[in-house]
Amino acid sequence: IITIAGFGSASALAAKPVVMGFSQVGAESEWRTANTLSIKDAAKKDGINLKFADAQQKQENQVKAIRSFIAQKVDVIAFSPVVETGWDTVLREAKAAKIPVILTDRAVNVTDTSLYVTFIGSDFVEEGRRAGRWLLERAKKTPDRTLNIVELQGTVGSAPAIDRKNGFEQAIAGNAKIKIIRSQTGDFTRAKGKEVMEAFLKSQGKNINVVYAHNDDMAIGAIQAIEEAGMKPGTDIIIISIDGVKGAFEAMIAGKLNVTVECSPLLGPQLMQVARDVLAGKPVPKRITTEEGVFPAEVAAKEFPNRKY
Ligand code: GZL
Repeated sequence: IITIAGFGSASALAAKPVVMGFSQVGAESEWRTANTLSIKDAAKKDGINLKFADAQQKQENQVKAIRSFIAQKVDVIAFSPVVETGWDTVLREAKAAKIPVILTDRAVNVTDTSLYVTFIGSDFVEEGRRAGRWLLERAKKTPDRTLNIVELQGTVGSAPAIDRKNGFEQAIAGNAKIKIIRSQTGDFTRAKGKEVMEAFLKSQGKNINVVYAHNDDMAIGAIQAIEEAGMKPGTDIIIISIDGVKGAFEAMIAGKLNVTVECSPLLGPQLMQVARDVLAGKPVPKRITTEEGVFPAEVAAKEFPNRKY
């Protein structure tokens, strides 16, 4: 009798696809949309079975999603933590279930760093420093002028908001003529950025020389508020922001935004590769930092065709 030798092993050979549970912050910005697309595309290309959950920027929804991934016994969990704190308990549950956790985009503040394998994302402090250094260079054109800055912070308690503020303040610390006169969160959204800028304009009006926005969406909201107040964004008020999304390049080409500091959302391919390495038992670095640049308005038109998000 000829046994169909190997039939069993054949199915065993067709290895079960890796199942990844991913908890995403939300859909609050152009950056986030591009980040989600990068992750979904990379999972599809890599043959990884992705279970994707959108938390609408609520930490409790991320905790619920991670618990559900644990219950489903996924092979690996990845997430972008909406805020830095409050993760120890659920990450201990993942560790107890022997499911590796990969951080992407934003960092967490945990006592035990063995609760995650690696963190893939930008250096937000350096992004803040780059924004501040650009302003210092720009200020050299008007050395005697005081530059009053209003700051639109990202989501309260999030790594990018905390770090971009720190980095920017580090960079401008030495210059007495450059100071932040108002700072408030716009939660990384256009709508909130516009609303907070309207309030700044009401209370500070012509006293505002610079807007420092922690992301392009809030900067675009502020630009709308400045125009509705009858002023020219980009000339009456200098606008500095971070992310480098297409909307920022369009605003720079229109002369309404002065510079955007790049923060790449295209983390998908790296995430899938690292997940495979982790599951294969290969050592991975604890921190993987994305390479990024700074794009002033002068280069926007030339650079725009090359932009991928
Ligand atoms: C940064 C990311 C931030 C972006 C915002 O890596 O976490 O969240 O700068 C997004 O646009 O909402």
